[in-house]
Amino acid sequence: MIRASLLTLTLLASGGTDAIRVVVPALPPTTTPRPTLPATPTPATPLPTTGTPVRPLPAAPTPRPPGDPYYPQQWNLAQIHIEDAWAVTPGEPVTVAVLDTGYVRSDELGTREVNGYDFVSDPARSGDGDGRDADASGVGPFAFHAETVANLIGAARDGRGAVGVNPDARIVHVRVAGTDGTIAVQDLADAVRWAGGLNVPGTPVNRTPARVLNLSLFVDFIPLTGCDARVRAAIDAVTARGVLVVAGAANDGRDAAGYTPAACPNVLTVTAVDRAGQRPAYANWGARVALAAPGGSDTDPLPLWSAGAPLLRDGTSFAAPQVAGVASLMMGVNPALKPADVTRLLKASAAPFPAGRCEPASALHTCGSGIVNAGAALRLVANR
Ligand SMILES: [Ca+2]
Ligand SMILES: [Ca+2]
Repeated sequence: MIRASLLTLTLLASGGTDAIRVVVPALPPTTTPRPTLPATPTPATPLPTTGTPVRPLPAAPTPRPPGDPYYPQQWNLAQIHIEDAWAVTPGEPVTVAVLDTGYVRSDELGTREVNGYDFVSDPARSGDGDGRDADASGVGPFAFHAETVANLIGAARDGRGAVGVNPDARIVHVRVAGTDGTIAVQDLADAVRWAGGLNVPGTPVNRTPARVLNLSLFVDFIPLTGCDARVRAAIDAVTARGVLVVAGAANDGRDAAGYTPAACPNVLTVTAVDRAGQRPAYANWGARVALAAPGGSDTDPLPLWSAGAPLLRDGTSFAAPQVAGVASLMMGVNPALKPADVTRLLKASAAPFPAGRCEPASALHTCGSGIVNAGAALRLVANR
């Protein structure tokens, strides 16, 4: 069985340079905080002791917990205190781009899901007979990966299946992985720019630019010496537009400092902890890691949702999207938040590791500021 490993990225020779990008479509407004949040329901006026109320009582607030049948098994959502976040907002229509294996239609996402763009330039690995094109459909044995990530972020609260962190999220699938799971570095760099609303020559303008990018992937087959300059430039460019880049730390049990994009500045790098809040052996660690989120372990994997059915996997691929989902809720409540604000608030509100640190026996194998606490983060954003 394939571990829910991060995708690998093969450094391919790339002849192009991409220094000039001038067409910058507008992002949704980012300067005006939403003025008011739904008020906490006030206690109902005491009913008369006799007779019948003359009007219906207010509708109940968002059901807690949701009625989706898989929800009681989604222990990772309890671990990040998602119901406390949903008490602040039940969902936000914020766009999250999933740079991954591409679009696979999900009943949990419906019209909230966009088939974005296929950035896989190498026809030998694309599986669709050509290079880049406007159909981001996933092809091959790893195609479940993007769908699973997308469901984790945004599965509907609809009484069916599973629930995502932000059940109102909008997902844009940007295909960067070939059928073999590998990714060309220039494809990733261009995809980051496009997903964040920047122009990429030869590619149509992105009509659905994202506020959050989820990168459950990393660069492989190059020396693990740090952040690749091309990817770094793309990430810096979208960050300057207010787009938050969230990445998995990778699954090699090593220092994330050598990995792209985990080691890149302006990336919110997420590693995994198990149900007890401790680092599984696979999870990368170190100073580049900002936060931890539930990622499961080999013996106790995460309860995920794919192709209309439960899927059990572990990995930092599935830790990062939970943070991306929380970030999308935060940016929905306050669209003026900049990426650095979101990162700061997530770190400040993170829950301490139950054992004091994620690996009690090691002061070296650190996992960032703590375990993402969606409820505390949303309360900070909403000033509650
Ligand atoms: Ca193609
Ligand atoms: Ca559902």
